[in-house]
Amino acid sequence: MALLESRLKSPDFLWGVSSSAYQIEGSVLADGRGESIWDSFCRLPGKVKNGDTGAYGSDSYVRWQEDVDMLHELGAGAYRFSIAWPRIKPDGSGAVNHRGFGYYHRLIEELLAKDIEPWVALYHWDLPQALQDRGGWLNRDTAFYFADYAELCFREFGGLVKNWVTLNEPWCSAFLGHGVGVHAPGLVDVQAPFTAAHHLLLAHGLAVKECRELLPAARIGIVLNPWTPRSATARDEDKQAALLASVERTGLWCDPLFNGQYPEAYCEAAGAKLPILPGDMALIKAPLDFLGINYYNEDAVCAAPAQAAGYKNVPTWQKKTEMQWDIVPDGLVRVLSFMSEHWKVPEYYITENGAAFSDSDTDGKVIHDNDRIEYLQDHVLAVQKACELGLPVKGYFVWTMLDNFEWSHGYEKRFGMVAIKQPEGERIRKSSFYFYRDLIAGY
Ligand code: GCO
Repeated sequence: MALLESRLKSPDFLWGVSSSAYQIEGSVLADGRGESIWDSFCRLPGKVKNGDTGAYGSDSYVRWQEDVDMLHELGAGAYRFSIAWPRIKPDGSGAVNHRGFGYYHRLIEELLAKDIEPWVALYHWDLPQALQDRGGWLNRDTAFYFADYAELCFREFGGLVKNWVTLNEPWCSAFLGHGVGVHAPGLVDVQAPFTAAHHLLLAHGLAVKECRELLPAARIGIVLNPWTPRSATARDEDKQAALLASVERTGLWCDPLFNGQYPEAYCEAAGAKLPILPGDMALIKAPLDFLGINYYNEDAVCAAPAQAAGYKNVPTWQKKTEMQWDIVPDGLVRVLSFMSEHWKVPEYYITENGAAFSDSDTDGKVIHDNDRIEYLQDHVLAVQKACELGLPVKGYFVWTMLDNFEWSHGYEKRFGMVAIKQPEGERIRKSSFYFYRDLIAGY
């Protein structure tokens, strides 16, 4: 993509790929792994499309060598993956399962051997079920069990891993998992998302403290999925509505993380009771090295006084992905500008950006996913635009390399640059794989 300017071509701009344990590993019974809340959630009738589960994922627990070879073929500078807590501590808080470290050692050491930086997320939604049985994120103890688990990982892998992520998209865990119930543990409640949100942020703060003490040279951050819808019109009331709509996915997290306090007006309006104890907010506000931003799409909202929330989505003209998400590359520039206008973010990495498409155009050998290529191309240009505006974006990770388990959508929604041909599990590269390889190479 000759349009890329020097700053994205510079050797210190990081090109990567992201994934998560429950979505790609499979082998959910191997080597002493304990059950996670997603294993049990998948068994609930109607919760996951076609009754799919992560028992197979992308079979990466078995085929990790092939996957690292493909990352090397891409020329990726980094690979962001998550460690499954239930592999390391099967019941979340008790005995360590040392066999659970093996896969991650093999993966990390092979990545390093191929000059690919491992970026390790400690939590990507797969809470040990045994902790859920004791209240999960509604129980403050879980934050401390998370810190113990994080300490274990820092001690085990700290000599090899320099970049750590505490939590991936805590908003999904809190609101999709405890508010509307479409994610594990499947709770439907008004107050629970706020209790979970505080304990997730406390867990984050405790893990950052452990990291600073054990790995002073490492870098640590958190990955958020901000939603900053644009105003449907230039009218002030719609602009206000867009600001109001943004808080749940930005201020509710960034105010504590960067300012050590929750957004008062929003919490009051939501009737949120946050179980804050003395010292919590100082822990949560621990300085970060970077903020990971997962960006997929942008919506538009207008003022809607009759609605409880005070705003509503409006119809839009943009082309949509298989997830019915609007394709709005400039939305990526807007969300980064919004974040930097409101909080002192040291550095950004776009830790997820990608799209699900039907991937039906194939000649039997290669899948011609031109719509995904166009999506990626346009969003990389948006990253370039953000850099030109002086926003400190230091890297871009595609979501994702392998088609995998897309949570409540099961395997039906495919985000990968590589398809998996069943039943043998053969990896079939799509055109976007070759596009991203060329992009990283600087063409
Ligand atoms: C997320 C998660 C990923 C999803 C991806 C596509 O951002 O929701 O981190 O696990 O699979 O975003 O929805």
